[in-house]
Amino acid sequence: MELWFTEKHTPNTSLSFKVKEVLYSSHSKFQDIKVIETYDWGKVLLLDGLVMLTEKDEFIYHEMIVHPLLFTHPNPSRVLVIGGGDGGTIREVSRHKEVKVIELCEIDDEVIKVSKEFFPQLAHSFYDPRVKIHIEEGSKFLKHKNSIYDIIIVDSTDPTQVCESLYSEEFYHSLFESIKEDGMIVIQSESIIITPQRVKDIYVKVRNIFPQIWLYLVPIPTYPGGIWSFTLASKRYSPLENFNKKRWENFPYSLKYFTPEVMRASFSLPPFVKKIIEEEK
Ligand code: AG3
Repeated sequence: MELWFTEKHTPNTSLSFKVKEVLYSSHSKFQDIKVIETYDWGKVLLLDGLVMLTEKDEFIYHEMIVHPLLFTHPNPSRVLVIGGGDGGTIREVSRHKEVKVIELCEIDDEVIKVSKEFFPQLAHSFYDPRVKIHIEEGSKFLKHKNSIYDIIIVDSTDPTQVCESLYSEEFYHSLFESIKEDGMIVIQSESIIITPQRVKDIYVKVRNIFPQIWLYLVPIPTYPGGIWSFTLASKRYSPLENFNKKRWENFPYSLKYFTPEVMRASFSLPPFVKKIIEEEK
């Protein structure tokens, strides 16, 4: 008998993987967690039935959520990741030797445990001595933090129950308060094809708070609509003007997706996207 996993993107559209084996399935305090082995995409991590990552395309997401910021900030010494319990984001952050402290605030320690067991190529950075883990709800954790971080990366899941608070104006205010006067943030900001209104809501809320903002787009074949958005906001530096070329040239790792040229291209928005984010309501 064939077993298939399906993520419904809309009531009428879905993406399915034929399942070789269900490797893990449990209910944590917060959500349903599954790891499946597929034929074409390697292992896949599912939270509440949503694809968080596949082994085959996770590099695109993780390189692109991290490196535009990390190569722009001149001194990214203290970095906070909110969510990201699979470890993929901190893996990319840890490649920057300028970073002295990496904090990860994840609500569900079960996700970290599962990733350590099934995705060691993502989770190895949990053993980096610079990494400190906080098991806490992100918006609570950020309350009363003042000018502490150089960079904050929000690597959350969709705005469902578990992390709805990470999409509120109040939360974006605390991001602003928690970074230093030249700090930067990036937020994974959903599908420009399937949920354009979500993209716009995030963009508009963040734009009202931060002096500078950019939306950029990245292809993620296994996420709804295949084109994913990130919202980058900054108090001072611009990824297009302050990209640190020297650090890039001396970077000792070979990346699979990110280059400065690819980054620039991803910041160049097609007309339909400009229309979505610029149109009044
Ligand atoms: N975080 C964003 C996942 C959103 C995917 N949404 C969906 N499949 N409906 C990914 C976490 C990777 N570190």
